[in-house]
Amino acid sequence: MVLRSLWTIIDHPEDLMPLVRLKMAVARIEKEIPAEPHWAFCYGMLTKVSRSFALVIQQLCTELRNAVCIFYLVLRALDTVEDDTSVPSDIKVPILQLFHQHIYDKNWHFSCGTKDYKVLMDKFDLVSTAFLELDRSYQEVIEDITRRMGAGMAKFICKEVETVEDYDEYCHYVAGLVGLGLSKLFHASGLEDLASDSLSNSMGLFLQKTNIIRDYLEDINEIPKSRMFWPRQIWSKYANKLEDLKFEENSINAVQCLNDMVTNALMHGEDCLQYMSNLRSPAIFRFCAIPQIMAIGTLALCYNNIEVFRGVVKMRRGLTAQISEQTSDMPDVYCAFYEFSSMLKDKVEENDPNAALALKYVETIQQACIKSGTLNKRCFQAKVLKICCKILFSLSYKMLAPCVCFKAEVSRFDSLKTKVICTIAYPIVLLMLWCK
Ligand code: D61
Ligand code: MG
Repeated sequence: MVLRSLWTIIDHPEDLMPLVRLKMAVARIEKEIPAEPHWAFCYGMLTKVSRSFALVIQQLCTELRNAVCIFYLVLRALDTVEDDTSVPSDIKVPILQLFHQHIYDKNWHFSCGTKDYKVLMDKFDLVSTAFLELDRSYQEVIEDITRRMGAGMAKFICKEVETVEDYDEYCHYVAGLVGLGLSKLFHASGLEDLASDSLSNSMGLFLQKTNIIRDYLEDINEIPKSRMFWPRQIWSKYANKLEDLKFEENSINAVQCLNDMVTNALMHGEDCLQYMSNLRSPAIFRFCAIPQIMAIGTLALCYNNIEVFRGVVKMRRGLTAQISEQTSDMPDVYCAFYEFSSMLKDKVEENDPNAALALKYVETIQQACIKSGTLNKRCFQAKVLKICCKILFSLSYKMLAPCVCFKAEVSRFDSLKTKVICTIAYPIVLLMLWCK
């Protein structure tokens, strides 16, 4: 584990400082957890149950941060009920449908889920207590979205995701509605105009579809019952049963099916760019943009990648740390979307049944980035910095390696020039990375 992390750093030295700074930011934020016990519980829980959203939520301004934190925890609790495959459907359905009422009741609780999710469910009264302290305008949004999501989840408990239409409908309930709710919370805070439902929905669909694609193996291997979100209309073109895709003999079809799914998700990229370009508040912008960049990065990584059917495919932690500190305005987003869609484009093979459509969506995304007119300068700077960093680190390894390995080799090693360059360059690079 440690050795693997070390190897990753040697391979990607540009990850090092962002990782260190991210660790420091997390430590700083953890120190700022509020004193009252129910709020302390909520923020403590947030960091435990959400790897991807905790940090971005905590960077919002105080009032909005509290509302979004509770919005997250309420929906995460609802999702814990949905996801617990050991709760029978006849018990689960009414809980999902009435969840929006339970959040007003400090004495209500339903035990399910495991580990941290179980703690969230068992101490849900503390989430309710915090919810009841929110401004009424925030409470109304959270209640409305919880009601609609609960009803939608209940509908899909007894129904499979058959068509692409079902797939969009399911993703609307579990993630599109989060987008709608967030847009309403942003508006209620007075910091943003109200975004259209359609663009807000796309923000959620892009994230949820990416999750569903990436989590194929985890969901199919779920105990006691596997969970399937890939629509039959898509996978039936490539296999008789969805689980057949994980077997080695079906690799070619599996990858084609995966590419079909990624292509379907890419469709929402353009709307997401549009939504983000309408935002005004820098904190809200970062909150929205970081997860979207992670999503297109994950799609690029998953495309044409058989590993999705063998284990977990995730972006390097260092890369996510870099994204999280280098995303502050729309040019950063255009640059990242352009880069990741180029990476995906390079992986498209001519003979793939959906190659043309995938290229069409990539083109649409890239055109939107080019049209912004901000691409060249920012992207170029970032690339130069990365290349410089790589060269200088590799030079310094050349200098250090012989010293560590064989003393005798040091004399033979053409070291003077390298040593001089490294001694001067190393601190400069560190300084540049630190200040960036
Ligand atoms: C801007 C910024 C963040 C956004 C957004 C716009 C639009 C939508 C979303 C976030 C939601 C995206 C959800 C994607 C991840 N999917 C899940 O977590 C699945 O559960 C869905 C139901 C519960 C949703 C809870 C949620 C998630 C993110 C939020 C939020 C609420 C509130 C505020 C901010 C972000 C998935 O969970 C299992 C897993 O992936 O671990 C599932 O069960 O399918
Ligand atoms: Mg779920």
